[in-house]
Amino acid sequence: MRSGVFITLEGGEGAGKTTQQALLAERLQQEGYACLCTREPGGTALGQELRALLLHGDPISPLAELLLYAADRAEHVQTRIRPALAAGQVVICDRFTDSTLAYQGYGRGLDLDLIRQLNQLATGNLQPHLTLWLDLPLQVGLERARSRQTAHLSGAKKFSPVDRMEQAQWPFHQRLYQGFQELAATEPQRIVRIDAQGSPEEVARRIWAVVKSRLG
Ligand code: T5A
Repeated sequence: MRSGVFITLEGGEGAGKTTQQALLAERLQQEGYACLCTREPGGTALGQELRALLLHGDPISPLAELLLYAADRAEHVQTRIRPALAAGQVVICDRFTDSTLAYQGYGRGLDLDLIRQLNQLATGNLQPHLTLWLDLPLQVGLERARSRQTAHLSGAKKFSPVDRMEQAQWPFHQRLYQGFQELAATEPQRIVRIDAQGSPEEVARRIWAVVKSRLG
């Protein structure tokens, strides 16, 4: 049996992670790989409840927010990600530990070392083999996320209303963008920057070139 491969997708709001997750899974399946597509927060039943609290509930203090993301992750890694990897699947996760560093660390200003420790605790030291950072200019990503909200309000088939993070102010998004830049510079082997501009198919081709070279 092939050993499992753990790929995460990261980036700011509306960067195209969900779209690219589906396209990557489709491509991998064509190549004969079994895939699990999942996400954080919300990859488990408990996670769904935490997601509602985190993104659409009443305001939460930054430390409580951090701990809820950690709880979501602990459950997710234990009950879904590790079993899929053990079964030899390619796990493609929409956001993981780097989002916590970017949003709660760079964005909210919580201590990065504390977040790293908590990430280790929640994951039992599980690290992605490959992280694809979808790099899109902030304004473009936020406009995409907002147009998705407009589609929701006008009754189009998909997508949720604007969430707590999308409502955050511009400097918050600038800080977390800087966070992703710094994280990618710190771990260039694991975190690969993908230019997320252009059509979904163009971005998918860039992603496939990287994934193929790693799987090969
Ligand atoms: N969070 C999460 C934390 O604060 N800490 C953490 O530890 C974790 C794990 C998750 C929120 O939680 C926060 C970060 C987030 O704010 P979410 O709803 O999952 O909430 O939010 P996002 O991950 O940001 O998901 P989005 O749906 O907003 O963005 P995606 O998935 O990056 O983008 P996608 O694919 O949905 O595309 C957005 C829109 O753009 C279009 C799509 O059709 C869609 O309408 N689109 C394109 N349009 C033009 N060209 C392309 N190439 C396009 N690709 C997609």
